[in-house]
Amino acid sequence: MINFSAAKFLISIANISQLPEDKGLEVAFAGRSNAGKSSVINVLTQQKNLARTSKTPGRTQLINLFALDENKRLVDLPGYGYAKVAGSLSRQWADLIDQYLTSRHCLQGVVLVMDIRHPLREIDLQMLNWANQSQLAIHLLLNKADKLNYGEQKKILLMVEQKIKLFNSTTVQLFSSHKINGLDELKQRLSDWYKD
Ligand SMILES: Nc1nc2c(ncn2[C@@H]2O[C@H](COP(=O)(O)OP(=O)(O)OP(=O)(O)O)[C@@H](O)[C@H]2O)c(=O)[nH]1
Ligand SMILES: [Mg+2]
Repeated sequence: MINFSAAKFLISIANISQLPEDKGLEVAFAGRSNAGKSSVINVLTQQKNLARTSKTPGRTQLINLFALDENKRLVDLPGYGYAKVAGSLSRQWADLIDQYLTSRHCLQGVVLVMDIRHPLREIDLQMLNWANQSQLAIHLLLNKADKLNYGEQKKILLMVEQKIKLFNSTTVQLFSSHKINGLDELKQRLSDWYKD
C-alpha cells in the first residue's frame, strides 16, 4: 500500500508549460467547484492543510501538484463550473484543466468528486463521456455522504452504479471527508492505478 501521508507540496501552476516533466504516474482530482476535491486530498494524505479548502467556491484556482515519492503525484485541479468567476477567467481555468487532461501522458486516472446531493450533473457527464472515449479510468466519489442518511446514500449509490454501467473503467463509492468514511476503498483504487 502506498504511503499517502508522505505527500509533499510540489508546485502550483497557472500555465500548462509549467508542469513538471511528463514522467512517472499522476492521479488527478476533478469535479465541480465546492464538491470537496481539496478536502478529499487532505483526508487521503492525513494533512489538514496540504490542499487549501474553503467555504467559498472557486478556492483552488491553479493546478496544485503534490509528490508522494519521486515518481508518484497527486494533482488538485480547479473546480469546474464556478459561475461567479468572470467569463474569460472561468474560460481560462477550463482551458487549463482541459489542456492538462488531454495532454498528460502520465495521468493514470481521475477521481471525479461530486457532492452526493448533486450527483452526475452535466459537467460530470461530459467528463465521463470524454474519459470513456479517451480510455481514461474514472473513480467517482459521492462526497459529503454525511449530509444524507444511510438509506438516501444507498439509493444514490445504486442509481449512479446503474448509470455508469455504460462506461468502461468507471467505479463509484460513497465518501465523507468530514466523517472520514470510504478512505480504505479510495486508497485501494489509487494503489491499483499507481501500480500500472
Ligand atoms: N459536510 C461535508 N462537507 C464537506 C465534505 N468535504 C468537503 N466539505 C466542505 O465543502 C466545502 C468545499 O470543500 P473544498 O475541499 O474546498 O472543495 P473543492 O472541490 O476543492 O472546491 P474548489 O477548490 O473551489 O473547486 C468546504 O466548506 C468543506 O469543508 C464532506 O465530506 N462533508
Ligand atoms: Mg479545491
